[in-house]
Amino acid sequence: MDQTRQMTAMQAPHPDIAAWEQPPKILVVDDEPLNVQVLCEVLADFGQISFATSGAKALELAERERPDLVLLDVMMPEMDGYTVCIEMKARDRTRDIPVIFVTALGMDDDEAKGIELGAIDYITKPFSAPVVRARVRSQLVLKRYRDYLSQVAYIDGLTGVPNRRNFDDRIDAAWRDSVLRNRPLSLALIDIDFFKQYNDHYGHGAGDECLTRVAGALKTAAQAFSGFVARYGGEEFACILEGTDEVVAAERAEKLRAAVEAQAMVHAPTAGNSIVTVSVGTAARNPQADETLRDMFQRADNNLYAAKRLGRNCVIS
Ligand code: GH3
Ligand code: MG
Ligand code: MG
Ligand code: MG
Repeated sequence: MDQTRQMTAMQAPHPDIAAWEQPPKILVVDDEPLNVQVLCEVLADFGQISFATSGAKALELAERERPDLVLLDVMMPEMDGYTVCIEMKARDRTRDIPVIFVTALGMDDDEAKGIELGAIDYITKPFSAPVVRARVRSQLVLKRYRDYLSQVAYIDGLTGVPNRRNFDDRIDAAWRDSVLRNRPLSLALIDIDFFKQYNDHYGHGAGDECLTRVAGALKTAAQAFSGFVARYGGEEFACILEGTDEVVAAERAEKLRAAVEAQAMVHAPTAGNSIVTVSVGTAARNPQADETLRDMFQRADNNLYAAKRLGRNCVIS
């Protein structure tokens, strides 16, 4: 593994929580302040603990802080723990946060209901501190492994931007949403100019660093208009532009192109450009035509090739 890879690739989690660079975040929810206090004390050395004494506050904190684990009481006035769990599982931002119920409701039916609602564990009060600690520890380790695996599956290990699999999922969803709600959708395909020469001149390691910088510049520029940038292939990137028509897509693609040019990375002397640049082809979904996603893709690709033919470092829409 070269330097760049070491800098960006995520490390597999250490099985010992104490060795984690980022300590886990735990949210304790109970309407009884004494229970909150006891749980916070029992778990204090695991990481960063926050608490809520109502269901509404719990949901607010879960959304905002995205804890790694929620310990959730069931019997609470106004909103009970089951309802909090249902709400968490219904929202994108909190769906994947594991929940352990900690409750005085000890009947089998109560426990079955908790697990059916999506909780990963169920602890009855009065609880034993070592058992709570052991269960919490094992769930925190599992959560970190899940985070690691989804990072590995969906983020490009070299550049740190979303990978091809991630892109395919997103563009499929964006296409369906665009058709269903009759909203505009555009796509930009971006390819580094004369990249083979860059590699040949500076070596593959430097080429990797250059790719990473290009990815970073594209990602930062796309944030301004909520574009989704992914590494599509070797030195090729793609940007999904939801709610964006043909005209605006061309403007945004120009911003992406300019962002790479602004990095002013010196190119190989054998390359046709003195600095590293990209060519961009865009296409918008045409609601009048009976097109497929593949057709839109093909048009963007054709435009990318036209941009190459017309001298590179330009956008064709
Ligand atoms: P054009 O302007 O027409 O796009 O020319 P090009 O040289 O960029 O195009 P070509 O497709 O001939 O070469 C792409 C190069 O990208 C070849 C390949 O070695 C390089 N490449 C692809 N993936 C990686 C990577 O992960 N790291 C590095 N360093 N190079 C890569
Ligand atoms: Mg209670
Ligand atoms: Mg290229
Ligand atoms: Mg290419």
